[in-house]
Amino acid sequence: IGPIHIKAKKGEVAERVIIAGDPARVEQVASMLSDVRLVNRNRGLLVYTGKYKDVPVSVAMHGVGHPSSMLVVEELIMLGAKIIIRFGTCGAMVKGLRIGDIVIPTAAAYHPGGAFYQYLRDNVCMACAPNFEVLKTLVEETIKANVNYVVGPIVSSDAFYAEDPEFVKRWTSRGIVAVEMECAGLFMLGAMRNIKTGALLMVSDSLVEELGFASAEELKGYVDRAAKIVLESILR
Ligand code: GMP
Repeated sequence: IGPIHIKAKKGEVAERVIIAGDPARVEQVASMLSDVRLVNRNRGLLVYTGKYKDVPVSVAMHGVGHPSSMLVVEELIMLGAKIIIRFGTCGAMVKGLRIGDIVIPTAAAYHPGGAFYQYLRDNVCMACAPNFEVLKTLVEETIKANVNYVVGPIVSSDAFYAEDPEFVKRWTSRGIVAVEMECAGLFMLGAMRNIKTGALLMVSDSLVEELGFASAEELKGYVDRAAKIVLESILR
């Protein structure tokens, strides 16, 4: 079966795709491309395709959580995506990170069940990790940009409002540096479908310090800076 939700045609999605959960961020990144056009708006799953430094790049919205983001990733792959980088946000779980700082995941833990059980069936835990070349490039470009950053394992949560102090205690005791809701599924599909994946996350809040929760509006300035890192990385 072809893509059911993203109604773009084959050829309208670039091999290089940046994905994000927030439509405002998708539009902001799309505005950094030349010759951009909207190739899907069905279900609000915005997909823009344009060029960055003359190379075709698409920017797509994946919504919140695994059921939405994994469906989008599957359909982007059906439409020809070969490298997908998530440009997201996360809650910091180590001290010393500020709003707009960067977390680059080396791996993503997840809560078994749900989408993971449906894909895996066996009673196993998948090794959910980004492609090493993509990871290395993201780290190198982040260092060049002179931004405060952390590289380490994160957890992809399925229940935003279940993240209580007990959740934080358990995951920090396992060495996890941040929480978000989509990377594990992206990394698993990358491995299963044989495409390259990676992620660069901006800190929007902290579960271990009082930073508040930055709105899309407050993140805007940081998005420009971080989007450049992601765009430079996806070209390499
Ligand atoms: O606000 C939820 C959305 O932002 C999801 O798409 C997450 O990937 C991301 N996010 C940013 N900060 C957090 C956080 O503290 N907890 C969770 N679960 N998701 C977060």
